[in-house]
Amino acid sequence: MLQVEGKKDEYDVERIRQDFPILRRQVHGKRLVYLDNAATTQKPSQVINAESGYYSEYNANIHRSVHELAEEATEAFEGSRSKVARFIGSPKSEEIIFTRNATEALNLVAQSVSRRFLGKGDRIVTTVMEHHSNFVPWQQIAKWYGADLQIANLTSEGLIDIEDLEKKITGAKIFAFSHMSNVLGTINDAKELTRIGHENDAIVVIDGAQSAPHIPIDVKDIGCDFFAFSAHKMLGPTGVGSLYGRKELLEDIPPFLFGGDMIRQVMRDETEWNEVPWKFEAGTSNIAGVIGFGAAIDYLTQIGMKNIMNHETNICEAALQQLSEVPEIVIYGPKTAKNRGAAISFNLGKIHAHDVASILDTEGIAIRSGHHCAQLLMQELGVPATSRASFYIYNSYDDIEALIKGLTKVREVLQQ
Ligand code: 7TS
Repeated sequence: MLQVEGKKDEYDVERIRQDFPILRRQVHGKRLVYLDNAATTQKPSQVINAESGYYSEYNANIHRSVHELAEEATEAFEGSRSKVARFIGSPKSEEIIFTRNATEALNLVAQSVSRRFLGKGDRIVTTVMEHHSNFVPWQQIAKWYGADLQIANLTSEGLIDIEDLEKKITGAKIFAFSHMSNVLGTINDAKELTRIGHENDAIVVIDGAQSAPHIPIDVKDIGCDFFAFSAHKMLGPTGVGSLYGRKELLEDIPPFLFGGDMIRQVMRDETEWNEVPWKFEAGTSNIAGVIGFGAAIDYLTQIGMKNIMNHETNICEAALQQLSEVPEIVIYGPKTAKNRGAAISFNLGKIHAHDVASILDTEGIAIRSGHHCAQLLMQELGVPATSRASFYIYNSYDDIEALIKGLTKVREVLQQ
């Protein structure tokens, strides 16, 4: 056990860092300061060992053979499903589908829900803050079905503008929105937005790729119909994502991919589908990845999501405060840690974001620069790109200090 849930003072970042082998390496001769967690997080030994343990000790395909290895693999794979369900507050593991990533989970919903419920002229509502994964699928679906795509605006704080949403959501069949922005860090009130969606009889789809790693999630309390997220942004392996769907809806919508494992019976003219959730898991899954995801969930649960949220709020508050003192900086999104997570986008005067990131890299500091797969939002902000520092469970106040020093160097090198 690392800490006890709810005891904020016991958060021991140095102890946590020891579990992450990569944090011991140097980059360009400097200590690695990893601040690109919104893109992907680092992995603790517990996750790396769980994944390699499957390959070295019980590698077999799942759901097929009766031999011992296959039974052990199936048990570990299905065990991860129960862990994920518990982690996001679903009492039924059948409500969890494993996908390749959040993107595939959102494409699954877009295609399967639309085939069942969407017709010409029907309305889909999404928002300006979406990652392309939760915008392009809906834009394309709208084109295929002749549907009416509406895009809700944001407030000056970077939250979904409820007044604008209320105007656009009337009669909508589907409402898809991001829980936490990967650019602004803002956290939308998912429960209230879901209520508004349901009041208008829309199916509510939440992109939780940025929220599930950072704040406690309870899909039953939120009340949403679908919730998508990725393992690799929460200490787990790449190539694994998850989709929560309400069981009745999962039973009602058609499968997304066809092939092995997702069928009950195949006849010449017809096929009967397997039960939920396997109906949506065609072909051999990323078994090692799913098992690694289970280990990541165990790790996060041991620390406690409330503790993680508190730690990140403290780090975010300190980072915002210190960043705001850097000359010529423009910080996007809320200027305090209220309603926001620790993904902080900024620009430094007229310096291009890629130059900021390149110079920070020479100091061993990893951030992301660019449009962050959110071009609608960049257009709204009126910039082609931002720099983004994003923090996670193993980041410390020393990392903030390194970032601030790095930005001073950026300004010196580019003589601003
Ligand atoms: N939704 C949001 C809000 C995201 O931030 C991302 C990835 C995705 C969906 C897609 O996740 P994937 O695992 O399917 O790729 N965001 C980022 C980012 O901000 N920088 O790199 C990836």
